[in-house]
Amino acid sequence: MNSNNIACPLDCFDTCEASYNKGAVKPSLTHRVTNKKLCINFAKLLKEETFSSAFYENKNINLKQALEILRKKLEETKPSKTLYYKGSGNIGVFQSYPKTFFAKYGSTFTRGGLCDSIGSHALETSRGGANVNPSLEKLLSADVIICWGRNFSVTSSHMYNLVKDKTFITIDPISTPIAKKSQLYLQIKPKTDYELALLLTHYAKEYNLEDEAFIKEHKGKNFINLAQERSLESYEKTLGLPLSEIKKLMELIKGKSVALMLGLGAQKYYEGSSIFRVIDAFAACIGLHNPSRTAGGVWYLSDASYGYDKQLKTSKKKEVDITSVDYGAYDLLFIQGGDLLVSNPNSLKILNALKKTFVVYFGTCKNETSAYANLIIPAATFLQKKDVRLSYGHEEKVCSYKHEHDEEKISEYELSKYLFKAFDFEGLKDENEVFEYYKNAKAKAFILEKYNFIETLTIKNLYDEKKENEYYFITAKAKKSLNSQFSNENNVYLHPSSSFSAGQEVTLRSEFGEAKFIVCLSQDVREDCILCYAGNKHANYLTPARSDAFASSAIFQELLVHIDVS
Ligand SMILES: Nc1nc2c(c(=O)[nH]1)N[C@H]1C(S)=C(S)[C@@H](COP(=O)(O)OP(=O)(O)OC[C@H]3O[C@@H](n4cnc5c(=O)[nH]c(N)nc54)[C@H](O)[C@@H]3O)O[C@H]1N2
Ligand SMILES: Nc1nc2c(c(=O)[nH]1)N[C@H]1C(S)=C(S)[C@@H](COP(=O)(O)OP(=O)(O)OC[C@H]3O[C@@H](n4cnc5c(=O)[nH]c(N)nc54)[C@H](O)[C@@H]3O)O[C@H]1N2
Ligand SMILES: [Mo]
Repeated sequence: MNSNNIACPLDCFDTCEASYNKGAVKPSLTHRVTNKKLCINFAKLLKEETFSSAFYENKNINLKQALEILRKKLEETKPSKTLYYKGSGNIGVFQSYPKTFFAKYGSTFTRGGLCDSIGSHALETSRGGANVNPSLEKLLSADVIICWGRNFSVTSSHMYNLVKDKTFITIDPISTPIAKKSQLYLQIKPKTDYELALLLTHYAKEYNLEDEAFIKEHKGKNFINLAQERSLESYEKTLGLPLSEIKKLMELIKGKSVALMLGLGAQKYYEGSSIFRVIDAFAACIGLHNPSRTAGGVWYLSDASYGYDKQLKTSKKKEVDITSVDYGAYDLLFIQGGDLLVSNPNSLKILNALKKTFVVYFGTCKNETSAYANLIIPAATFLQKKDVRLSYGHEEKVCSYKHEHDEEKISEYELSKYLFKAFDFEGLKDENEVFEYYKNAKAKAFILEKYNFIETLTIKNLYDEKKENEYYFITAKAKKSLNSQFSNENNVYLHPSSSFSAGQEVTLRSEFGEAKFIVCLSQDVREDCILCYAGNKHANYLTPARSDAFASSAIFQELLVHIDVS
């Protein structure tokens, strides 16, 4: 890796590499996944308007004054009455530096997540503690790729590009671009994925797909019994998918090496962890976890730091669930790289809470949340600081060097250094040392020892509760935005058979809140679903401030929605 290198900081599977030369940024010619191309979101990031200065009560101040205000405020406030919040606007390793300060200082932290945590919890539970992807090589040598609740060609366009000529199968309520390119597309009813996975398990023996040795070694018989307890017809009835389609899937994967690409889709529910464990157990039954495989396997959002010795360790004192925390109950809220008013569930409640507390926003650019900040500390952009990007999509890391400098912006490391000094704390790890560690270290490989098949299930079906005039709520990523970044959406997507017309303003209402949206009609959406993209300003007015069953994490789709004419 040379010192012209830049890593894309955006929260995405691909973790691309670019090079910097006298102000010009070009895609890497050697990084395998980047493959000489950068995406539209990276281009937008390069052109983004960042904070012009620090701000205090909406007035320009200089960085030195801003840091002084932060120091004073932290001195005056009881540490446990401060909340440290880290979003995922940049997911470089060095973003965790401020965590090391706030943990020592004694702030309260958030527990759980908005993203992959429910699925990760599931995979860790089933696989003996770790959620790690197979090597990229095994994806490249697979014959068939199943995209299960993953918008593969949109949310990891570079990884997709490496395998785009393979046979695809897609399982998704929305007809995504990859669904349209697939040999087989199952437009599944939301939250019925565990039933589909059980049905596929039911068929595995008949198609000679069972990995009998693996099932025997890891005691999978009870899981298979669970799948066989129900009749084929009862699955067909609740899933609403013809058995002929299921048989077609089995035919397509029979005798082939299969890569199962799991995304967030099937896990955004209260019992999302159990749903995911059932899908993963089906994969186990057909041998996708067998360590002797040379091609295929199961991919998800892998634990990117697995196999490294964690350099920026913290010991947090107090944690509260990210889904239901009452931000207004804290005297100071420090937000780093997150747009809570757009990205977090039940966001109207958060808006009211932000008005009650002293909000510090530490980020690169304005967003909905920074508008409520009392103090804005402008973060150095990814070109203005050193960092290392590990990837949750594949095993290739990228080092990022500092290329530009702005006196009035500060990196996560420099801010932490300032605060460690101001509070006389010891133990801040040197930036170059951490950088060199990650640059040179090779991650230890994960070897599956014990697979724990899920054996019992209690799942409340949304279809048992749904009334005729209600819709399933789907919220997923858009091509031209990165979560809240670069997004300016206020649309709701409905099937053209609905009684609403394009451009019409409607009010969507759930048990948790309501907001107005503009109707867009799309054939890609199931008739019983509505879709709002991530980054939609008000989508999260509708979502629950509740955690899932195991991972203290957001359940963005555990709701049903009414549509009212505004
Ligand atoms: N362009 C772009 N790329 C991104 C991002 C972005 O915002 N924009 N965000 C990045 C981030 S932070 C993440 S976490 C990843 C996420 O990457 P993905 O997992 O691909 O993301 P999602 O779009 O949340 O969900 C995937 C799919 O699940 C489907 N789905 C919804 N409900 C269900 C269900 O009940 N069952 C099934 N089977 N499918 C369902 C949705 O229709 C959607 O197509 O993408 C990353 N990449
Ligand atoms: N309705 C709905 N809600 C969702 C989702 C969904 O699909 N639907 N997806 C969820 C998922 S998977 C995720 S990951 C979250 C993501 O949601 P967030 O954590 O809010 O992340 P972003 O929207 O990517 O970025 C937020 C901010 O990060 C700041 N930022 C960018 N770079 C830097 C930097 O280098 N340093 C600092 N300090 N700040 C920086 C920018 O100011 C930007 O406005 O949203 C979740 N919320
Ligand atoms: Mo995410």
